[in-house]
Amino acid sequence: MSAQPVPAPAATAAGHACDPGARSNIEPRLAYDDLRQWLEQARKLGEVKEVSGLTWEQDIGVVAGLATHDDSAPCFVFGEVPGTIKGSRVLVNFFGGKRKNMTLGFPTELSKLELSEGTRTSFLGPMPRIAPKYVGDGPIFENVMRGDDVDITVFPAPKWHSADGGRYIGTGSFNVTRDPDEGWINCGTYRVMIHDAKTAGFYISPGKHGRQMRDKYQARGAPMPVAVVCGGDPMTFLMASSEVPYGVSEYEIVGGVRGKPVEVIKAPVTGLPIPANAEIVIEGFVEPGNERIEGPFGEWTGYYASDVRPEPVLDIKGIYYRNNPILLGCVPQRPPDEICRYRAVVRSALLRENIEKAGVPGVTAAWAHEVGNARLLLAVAVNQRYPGHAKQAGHMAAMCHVGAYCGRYVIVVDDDIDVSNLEEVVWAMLTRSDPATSIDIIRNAWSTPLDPRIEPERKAAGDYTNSRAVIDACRPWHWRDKFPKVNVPTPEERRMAQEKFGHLFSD
Ligand SMILES: Cc1cc2nc3c(=O)[nH]c(=O)nc-3n(C[C@H](O)[C@H](O)[C@H](O)COP(=O)(O)O)c2cc1C
Ligand SMILES: [Mn+2]
Repeated sequence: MSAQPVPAPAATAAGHACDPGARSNIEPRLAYDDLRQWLEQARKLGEVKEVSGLTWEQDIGVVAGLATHDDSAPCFVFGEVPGTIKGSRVLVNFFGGKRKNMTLGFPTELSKLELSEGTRTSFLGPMPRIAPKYVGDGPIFENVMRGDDVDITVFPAPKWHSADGGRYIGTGSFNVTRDPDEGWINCGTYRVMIHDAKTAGFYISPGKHGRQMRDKYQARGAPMPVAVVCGGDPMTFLMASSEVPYGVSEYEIVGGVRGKPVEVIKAPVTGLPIPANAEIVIEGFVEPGNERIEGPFGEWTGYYASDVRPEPVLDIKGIYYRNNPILLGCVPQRPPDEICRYRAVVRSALLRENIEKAGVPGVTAAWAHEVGNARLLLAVAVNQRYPGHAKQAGHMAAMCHVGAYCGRYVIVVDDDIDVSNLEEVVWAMLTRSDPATSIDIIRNAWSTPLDPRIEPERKAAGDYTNSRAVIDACRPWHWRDKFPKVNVPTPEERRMAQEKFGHLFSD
């Protein structure tokens, strides 16, 4: 797979264009195939802390809550969790520090914008695909629970927030399902709560690929086979929690990133493909109509917005795990948190790509802001070329695959603005938009029960739609040449100042 060259954006009337392309034009190399190899790489960076004896009832959730809000906090591995299988561990805060770039296969010195741009030009844009390869055996079968032996409660699944309705074994996980009509395999990350030794519940918002599949099984009254992978490698987890196009298996994208197929094994009961080197896999069936109360769970918006509701029950028929299994935990907190860090990098790349693929020219950058968990606030920069261009980019951002679900505000700016810098974006909005004329409202858009701003009455009636504001914060096209000049130095002036006076700012 070769990286695509990134064209340098043109200089603008404002003086400079933000160019995330220059250093991101690098082919990524993943230094790991599974979670253990990833952990070794993170250890080499000196960013792993091992802690023993914390409880799953309270301690792990509390420490995870502190760690995930801090980009410089280490990756924690919690071992010897009382009451759990000997040797089992929980790993949290994988996406922080220098290990962020390592996880995506890039040099550690790239900025978040460069990292995002690197993922876009190398794999999230071209989406090279390599089909997974079936192998005969793998470490996932080092330990097997079947029939009466099945007990999901022995793993160190924490109660992550104090008001959660149970222990969530699935956060840094993904569900593998097969479309009953079309046959393709989807991998999607959805929260998974332990009900008891042999059952679990999972929640999927309407419209997600996994939910569309689930709805199809339910409509025909057929059981849905499911395999839940807890502790896959971080790249597969990232693709399973991202907007990979409908009909494309996330396994194929990971194969494309690696330049070699993901090795999978047929799960013994359901026959679904599971990674041969995963840490823990749970498989079973969802029988139509079999539902149980799931939740509440503290979600990515920072709220318990969806309360509790009957959700499908997974009857667990088999559990497989490696010796000393590692549970990957990715617990949502009030944004910005760890989830926002990786979602911003991945979703911003997909956002720019989605808008461009819809035929909008001149998009120079896009950023799905951390404070809105890379969903509620999107910023897009355009090099305006014709009347209505900025509006077109904004509406596309609001409604494309990656932007449509539970969005809220889209801000379109000129390309002299660094879209990843919240203050610059807001400054542009405050100075270049006019509330009476620059804001479009879109109604009845795709949202979710997790949206905290849907009225209880509408939620109760199953209406999970919301509205969007698309804010055109570009210099108005028809008088852009008369728009007041900005007072920032040109790149040339900045370079000269740095050369002459940079020493004043060093130790
Ligand atoms: C840590 C984490 C937890 C998530 N939990 C859920 C969830 O419980 N339900 C859900 O619908 N989406 C959840 N998501 C978002 C989905 O994984 C995401 O929308 C993904 O693109 C869905 O894939 P699909 O369209 O292939 O089903 C979660 C994402 C992350 C990063
Ligand atoms: Mn999918």
